[in-house]
Amino acid sequence: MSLRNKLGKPRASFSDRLGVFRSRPQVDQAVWDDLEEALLGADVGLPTTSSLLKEVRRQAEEAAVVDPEEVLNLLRKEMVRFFQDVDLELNRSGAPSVWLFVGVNGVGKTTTIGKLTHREITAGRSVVLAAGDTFRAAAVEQLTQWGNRSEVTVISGAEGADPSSVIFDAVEHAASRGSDLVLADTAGRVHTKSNLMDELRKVRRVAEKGAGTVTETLLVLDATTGQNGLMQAKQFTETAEVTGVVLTKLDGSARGGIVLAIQNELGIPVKLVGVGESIEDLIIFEPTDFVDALFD
Ligand SMILES: Nc1nc2c(ncn2[C@@H]2O[C@H](COP(=O)(O)OP(=O)(O)OP(=O)(O)O)[C@@H](O)[C@H]2O)c(=O)[nH]1
Ligand SMILES: [Mg+2]
Repeated sequence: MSLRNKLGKPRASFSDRLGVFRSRPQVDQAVWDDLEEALLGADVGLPTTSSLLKEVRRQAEEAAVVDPEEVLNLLRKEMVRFFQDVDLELNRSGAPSVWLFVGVNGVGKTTTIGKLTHREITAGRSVVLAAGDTFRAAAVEQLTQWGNRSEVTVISGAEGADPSSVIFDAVEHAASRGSDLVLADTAGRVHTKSNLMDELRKVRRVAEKGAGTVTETLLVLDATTGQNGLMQAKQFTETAEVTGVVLTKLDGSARGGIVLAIQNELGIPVKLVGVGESIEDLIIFEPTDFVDALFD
């Protein structure tokens, strides 16, 4: 499934905003203002919008471009170039690899793990789930249901148990069976509460005490929260060594441009994109597909 087919809303929104732009007879200030507005509307954010447009404008002037459509082509190329040197691969180098999922409440951590488990199992890899959200019994139940759908083992502890020990147990279980991957759920936490953020450090430390290696710490962000997501990301990166972002709910958002802002302002690649609530609705982020989806 391609992002293009799934990205109805953001696509419509960004191209809709380009409607006026496309009817401009020449490349003048109005064209640059239209573009800026369209990019900001797609949540690219001011710093990234400014630097993108500065470069595109330089190129347009150098080539004496007169057709607004040609300006779009330059912008498109510049956006793709933006991801050129970015490593988007999920790191599978551990034995087992442990991937931690972190983020604020309700962003889609547990659901993403469910979808990703399906993806990984389908690709022939073996997966163990760690129910590291020990805050609520319902959280364990939710993860267990996802686990059952892909027929993988879910390791859990008692309600209120130390999440580190649950994840440790899951890693031990995975190591003893030669599993490839441990996907570890964690409780949603407010990025401003320092005790909860400290807990993440401990989780990571303990997860590596045995045979496993934490090769990914994936910050899950809800695309519909827009620039607020960027704030969350800033604070999570200060505590946890975030290696990638999962951008969820892009199906219900006109704000796909946040991908560019996260990469540019925080240097963190978006590696996975959630585009719905069902098990198939997870896409590996792919730059050209993403840029095509924005422009088409
Ligand atoms: N439309 C849409 N909904 C999603 C997506 N990902 C998750 N959701 C929904 O978002 C809601 C919250 O998802 P969860 O996976 O429970 O979120 P969480 O981060 O684990 O939440 P807490 O454990 O409470 O912190 C659920 O209703 C999901 O179905 C997505 O990509 N698109
Ligand atoms: Mg959850």
